[in-house]
Amino acid sequence: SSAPAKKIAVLGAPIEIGASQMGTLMGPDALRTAGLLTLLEGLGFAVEDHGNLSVKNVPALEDTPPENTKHYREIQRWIHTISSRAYELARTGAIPIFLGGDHSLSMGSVNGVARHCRETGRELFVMWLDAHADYNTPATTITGNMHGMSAAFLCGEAGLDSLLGREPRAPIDSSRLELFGTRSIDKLEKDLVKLRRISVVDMRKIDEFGVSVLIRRVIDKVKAVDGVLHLSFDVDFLDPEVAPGVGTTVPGGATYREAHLIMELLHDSGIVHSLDIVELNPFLDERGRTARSVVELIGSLFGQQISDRPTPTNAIPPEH
Ligand code: HAR
Ligand code: MN
Ligand code: MN
Ligand code: MN
Repeated sequence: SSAPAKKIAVLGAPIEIGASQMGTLMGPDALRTAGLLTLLEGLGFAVEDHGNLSVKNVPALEDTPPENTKHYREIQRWIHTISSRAYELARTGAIPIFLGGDHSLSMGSVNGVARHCRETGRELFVMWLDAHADYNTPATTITGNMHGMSAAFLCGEAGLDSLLGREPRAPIDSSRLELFGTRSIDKLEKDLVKLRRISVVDMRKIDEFGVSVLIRRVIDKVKAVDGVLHLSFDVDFLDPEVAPGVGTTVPGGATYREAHLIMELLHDSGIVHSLDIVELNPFLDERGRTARSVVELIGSLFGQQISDRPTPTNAIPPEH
């Protein structure tokens, strides 16, 4: 068609203190090195790279940090900064892609996107592709690691109320959160997820019904109200055999093809308007293989088809 190229806005958020293992601060650059931007350009998008955020000059706020929240003060500086950038980027009409960084960054990215959706009157759904539920609060957490609290914060759970400073909070209804790929959840966290009746597609369901049926259910739910979907993609959703470069590997994750099929079906649906790629830890990766697999998956999310892939050099040439 002759429509102008759809815009993608990439923003790196090199935050690592929300996790227990350091190293995710290298995530945004590793994704660039693995060819993310050229891949998206090759798929016909107008890609703007906004570089990596820094909070070096962002002053600290002065409320009292809650208990059981490691590095609260510094994470707060990240989150309100990310939220306001996310809001601005979403307003330009581009598809924002946030490169992490640990999963605490989503408290900012999703809040900013949700602010924009609230203004446009379109319902925002959030799909949390993750081995973990990330539904802890300061009252339920065992570790105090804030990347384990992002989904709960986004649904408006209490305990982190001052995290955004003066940035407006735009909570999503817990019926709009879709946990997908879950296989590690703490006891109190599980109780809270149940109490809120949050939809959980755990790995057992994926084994039993297959990803295509389960993804279609999410897509139908979003389309039924003409909503939009934010995909929060935690790399530990993938099986550690496929993606060793994360700090919190959990066995029994999605296979290479399951993950691609999810991305392909989401692409075809047209409902994804924003994306986080989080928890990639290049320090723990093996020769860039996790970064490369993640970039391929993002290719499928933005329209790369199996039939577009280059012919492998070891292919047997067709006879003629
Ligand atoms: N549930 C555990 C905690 O709260 C582990 C959370 C780990 N989270 C991530 N991101 N790696 O999903 O500490
Ligand atoms: Mn939009
Ligand atoms: Mn996570
Ligand atoms: Mn995780």
